[in-house]
Amino acid sequence: MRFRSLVLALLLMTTATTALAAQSAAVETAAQKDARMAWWRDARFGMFIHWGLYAVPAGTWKGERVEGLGEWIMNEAQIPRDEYAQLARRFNPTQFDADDWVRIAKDAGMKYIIITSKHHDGFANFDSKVSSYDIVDATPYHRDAIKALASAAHRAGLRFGVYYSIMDWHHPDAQGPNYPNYNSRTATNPNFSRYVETYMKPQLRELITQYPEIDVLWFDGEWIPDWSDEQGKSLYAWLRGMRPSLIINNRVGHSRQGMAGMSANKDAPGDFGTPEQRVPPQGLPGVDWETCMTLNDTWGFQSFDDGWKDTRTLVRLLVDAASKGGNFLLNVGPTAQGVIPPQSVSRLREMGDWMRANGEAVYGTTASPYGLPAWGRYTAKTSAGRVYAHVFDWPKDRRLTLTGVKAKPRAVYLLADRKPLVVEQAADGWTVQLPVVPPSAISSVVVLETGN
Ligand code: FHN
Repeated sequence: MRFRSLVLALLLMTTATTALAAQSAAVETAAQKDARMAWWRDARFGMFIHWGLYAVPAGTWKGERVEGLGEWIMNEAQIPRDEYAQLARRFNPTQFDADDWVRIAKDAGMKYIIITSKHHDGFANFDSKVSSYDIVDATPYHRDAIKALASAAHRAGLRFGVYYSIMDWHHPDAQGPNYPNYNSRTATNPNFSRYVETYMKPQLRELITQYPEIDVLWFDGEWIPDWSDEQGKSLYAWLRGMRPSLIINNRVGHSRQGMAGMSANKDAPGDFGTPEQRVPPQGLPGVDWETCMTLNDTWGFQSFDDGWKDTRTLVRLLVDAASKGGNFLLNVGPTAQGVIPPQSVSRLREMGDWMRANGEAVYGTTASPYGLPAWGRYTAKTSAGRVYAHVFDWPKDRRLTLTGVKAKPRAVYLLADRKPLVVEQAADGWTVQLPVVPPSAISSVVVLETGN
């Protein structure tokens, strides 16, 4: 009897504390939110990692190429649940080296890493007690990839987060029964709340409690008819109740407007918007947002996808996002052996070369105060009284018109050599006399000391 009342008291206490913490998280002041989001806003550039069983077939099923995204092969090839689950026996990433992945990200100039802990296919890259469909129990590898990467990231001073799909093509109480169209936009599951309460939330609690390094939760697969903004709000409060410092994307809710990435209604849950495969033309003024982008045309590894973007395009996309006040989350899709494709590594290394010389004009900056110039972009560091002009197209006549700049800058110089440049008043505004050769073929940064 005494033992039962003790357990009851403990249970009541934990729910009370979680509820209390949820309340306090919910009533966060603007200053508290700014403090919580500060590292994320300063970071500007992160690595997205899509990795899981889909890397085994790598886009080919029974000898046939399967069009579409690599990580969607279970749905695109209409693979029965149990047949797809057999892939776990062939998932043995012996070449997976967490420190190597972290080094590739850090050398690229990335400040945080977000990896898929569970994608739509339901397979978990971590040791889950509520499921045996995970990397420790179901594969010959038997080791926890999330644990390895979380500690490697923090050892290297990078922040860490996990992607988690609300949609689950494996679970019988979720979208498992939708076979062959797992991604049905109409089918609902009468037992979905059981999936949420006895599987999804316990897994999220495992992630939050087993991996203290997790700073970000990146939800996806929220478009299913069984999910709603209301459920998203309570999940958000529950998670922040467990870890108030967490940052959670807007896909915890249900009303994301597709690839544009923002939620339809203002009080939808989540801390930042998630435009996908695009940088919004005018950014998303007034909110935190992060563009996620593939390096080629797929998120999960696909052996034949060679649609690789070039480094210049990638750096300019990063600068474009920063110039509009947004982050850039660039994806890699490692192989089933645990290797990040060389085409990704070389582009990330080249981005790193540019970031080592110009990172000051990206990290900790805010959106352009002067709009979008034709020749490139602006980023600002108001606290330092500085604006950075990112010159994509070096003017043939070496005269750079500082579009939008009203007051004459106190000083102007190239970030590369900090040598003063001449600024003249011209009919079309303040004009900077540039040297013949641009310091970078990708984007050359001219610093404007605005002093305000
Ligand atoms: O369906 C997923 C897709 O596989 C990938 O994970 C992207 C990444 O943001 N999100 C979904 C499509 O919007």
